Amino acid sequence: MKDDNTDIVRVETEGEIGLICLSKPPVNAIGVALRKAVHDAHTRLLSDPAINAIVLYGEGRFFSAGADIRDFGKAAVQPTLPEVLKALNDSAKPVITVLHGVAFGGALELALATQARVGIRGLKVALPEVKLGLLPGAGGSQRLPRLVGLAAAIDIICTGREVDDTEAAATGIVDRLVEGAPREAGMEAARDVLAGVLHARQTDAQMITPDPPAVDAARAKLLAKRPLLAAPLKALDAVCASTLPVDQGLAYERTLFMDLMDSPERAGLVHAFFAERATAKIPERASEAREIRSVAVIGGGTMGIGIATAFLLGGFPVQLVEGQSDRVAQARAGVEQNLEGALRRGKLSGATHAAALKNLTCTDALEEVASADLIVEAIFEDMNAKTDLFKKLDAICKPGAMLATNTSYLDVNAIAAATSRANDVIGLHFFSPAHIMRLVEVVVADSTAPEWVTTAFALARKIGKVPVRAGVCDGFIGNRILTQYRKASEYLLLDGADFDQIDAALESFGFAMGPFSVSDLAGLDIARMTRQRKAATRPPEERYSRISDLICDQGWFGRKTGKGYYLYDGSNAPSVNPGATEIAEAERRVLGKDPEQFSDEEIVARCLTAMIAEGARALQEGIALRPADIDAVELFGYGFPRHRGGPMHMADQIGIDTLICRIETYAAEDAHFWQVPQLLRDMQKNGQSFADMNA
Ligand code: T1G
Repeated sequence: MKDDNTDIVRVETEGEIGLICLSKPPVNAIGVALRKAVHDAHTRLLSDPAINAIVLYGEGRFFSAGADIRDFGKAAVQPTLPEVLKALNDSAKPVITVLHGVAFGGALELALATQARVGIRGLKVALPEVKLGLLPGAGGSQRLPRLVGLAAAIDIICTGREVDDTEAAATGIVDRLVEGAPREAGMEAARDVLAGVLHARQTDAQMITPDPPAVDAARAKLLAKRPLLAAPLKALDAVCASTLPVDQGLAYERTLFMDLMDSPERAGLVHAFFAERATAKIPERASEAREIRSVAVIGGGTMGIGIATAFLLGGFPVQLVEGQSDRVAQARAGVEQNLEGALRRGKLSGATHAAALKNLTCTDALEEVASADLIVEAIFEDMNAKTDLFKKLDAICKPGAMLATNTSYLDVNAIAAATSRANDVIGLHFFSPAHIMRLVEVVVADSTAPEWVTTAFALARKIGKVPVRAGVCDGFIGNRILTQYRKASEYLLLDGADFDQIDAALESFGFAMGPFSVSDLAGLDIARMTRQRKAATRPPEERYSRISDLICDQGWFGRKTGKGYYLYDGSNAPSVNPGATEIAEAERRVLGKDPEQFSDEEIVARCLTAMIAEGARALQEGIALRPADIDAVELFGYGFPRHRGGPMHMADQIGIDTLICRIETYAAEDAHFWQVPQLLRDMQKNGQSFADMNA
C-alpha cells in the first residue's frame, strides 16, 4: 500500500507493520477530522494483507492533548470517538500505541482501546475530564479499571490528576517504558508483539472485582468537598459500572457523559480553561520579548517576600532589597519560610529548593541592583515613597533594565514620570500570597514599550502565573471590581441582611470566603485607612456605611485582634461577634431604616450584578481587553468559583435584559451606585453577548 499523507495523519508501511502518525499541531487535539483520519487509516491497514501489526503514535511535543475541547456542546459527528475506539478495540490485527510527552483524556482512552501501549520516558498521562466538568466519555472509565484496578482508577479519574511515567508503567497503563523516538519504539514493540515477546490483548476482556469499601470511601470524600460539583460524583458512578459487562458499562458512561456535557458546570470550566490562555492575545504580541536573567525585588515586606519567592521558584537569581538593615534578616527568613512551605507541599523538589536558596541574595543596599535585568518595586502604597524610589532606581539601574511597580491601584503613569526612562516602566500587580496566587495584572502605562509588555507576559508564564493586560486606572481591573462587590455587600448589610447571611450566601455560590470574612482576614483597620484616603474625593451622593468604622472604634480589627465581624478563639470555627451585629442594628436605627429581608439568591444577584456592571465599565474604558480577561482576573486573583466561569461568563447566562432590569430596579433605591453601563445598553441594542466580544 502506498504511503498516504493527509495533512493531519501520516500513514506508512514498513514490512509487515503499518504506522499511523498523528500530526495536527499544536497539540494533536482529537477533533472530528483527526478521529476520522485515524479511523480510515486503521480500516485501510486492516484490509492490507501485507500488514500484520499496526503502530499508532504522535508527532510534535506530545502524543495528544485529548479530544478537541472546542467541539464541546456541538452536535456529535460520525464517527464519534467511542466508535473509532470500538473499531480499535475489536481490531483483527494488534494495534500498539506509543505515548510520549502528554496523553490526556481522549488520547489516553484511544491508547487504552488498543492492544498494547509503550511509554516514552518523561510521559505524563491523565483522564482530567472532571476538571472540565465532564468524565471520560470514550471508555476510559471502563478500560482503566481493567488495567489498574477499581480503587486506583477511582483516584485517577475522580481527581483528574496526572500520572507520571514511572506510575504509568508500575500500574500497567503502559506495558513498557523506553527512551527514544516514538516511531522506532513503536516498530520495536510491534516486532516483539509479532514474535510473541510482548503480550497484546484486549483491555475489555478483563473483569473487575467490585470493591465496595473503596467506592464508599471515595464517595464520602467527594461529598465532603466544597464546592460540591457533579462531575466527580458521576465519574465515580461511571467507574463503578466497570464491574458490569463492558457494553453495558460503556453505554452507561456515555449517558452520564452527555448529561454533563449540557451542564452549566461544564460550560463554566471550559470557559475558564480558554480564558486562562486567551489573555496572551495582546496588541503588543508582535514585539519580541527581551531576555530577563536576573531579578531584584525592592521591599522586604509581605509582598516583596512573596514576589521574590515566586521568581526563585521560577528559577531566577533574586536580589531582595530591604531598606531597613535590621529587617534584612527577617526578609530572608520570610522567603526561606515560603520555600520551605512549597517543599513541604510537594510543589518543588529538594534540589530545586536548594537551588532557590542559593539563588537568593538579601541586602539593604539599593546600589546592588545596578546590574539587574528586572527590578520589581514592592514598597508600601504611597505615591511619594514610590516616586522617590523610582528616581533613585533611574540613577542606579543599568540602561535597558525593566522597571516594574507592584502597586495595586496607584497611577503607573505618575510613577513612570518620576524617571528619565518612562518607556521602561510597567506595572506588575501581584496578589498576596504572591508565590501562590496565579494572577499578575500587567499594567501598561502610556509610555511603556511594547517589548516590556511581551516580556512581562513571557516572564509571568515562566513563573507559572496568569498575566492579564490592564490599563491604568484606580484599581486596574480586579480591585475596581472588588470595590464595587464590597460596596454591594455593605449596602446589603445597611439595608437589613446580616453579615453572616451575606457571607454564607456567597460561600454557597462558591467563594471560599464571603466579603466580611475576607475583611476580617485582611484587617478592618487597613480597609479603614483606604476609606480615609479616599474620603476627600468620595462623591457626596455615594452611600457610606459607617459600620466597619464603628467596629474598628472598638479596637476590633478582625482575625488579628481576635474580634471583628466574627470572634476568633483560635481553635473552633469563627462565630458571629454579637457586638458587630448590635452595631449594624444600631446604625440602621440611626438611619431610620426598617431592616429588609433578602434571600440568598438576591444577595448573590446584587453582588454579582455589581461585579458585572463594573467589568462592563472596565471594558468600555479599554482598561480590560476582553470579557474573558475579566473572568481570568476574578478566577485567578479573587477566588471566583472556577466552575462558574467568571462574572462576565455568567452575565451571558443571566442575560443582558435581566441585568439591565435588575440595575434599573436597584437604582430606584440608590441611583448613584446602580447605573446601567453604556456597554450593556449597546449590547442589548445590538443583540451582542460577552462571548461574541471574546471571539
Ligand atoms: N482541545 C483543544 N485545544 C487545546 C486542547 C484540547 N484538548 N489542549 C490544548 N489546546 C490548545 C490551547 O487552548 C492552546 O491554544 C494551545 O492548544 C496550547 O495549549 C473524550 C471529552 C496539553 C498540557 O483536558 O492540559 O478528552 O491559546 O497553552 O502549556 O473523554 O494544553 O494557542 O490558541 O495549554 O504546552 C481532555 C487540556 C480533553 C487537556 C499542553 N484533555 N490541555 O499545555 O499548551 S476532554 C485536556 C492541557 C476529553 C474525552 C474527553 C494543555 C497541555 P491557543 P497550552 P501547554
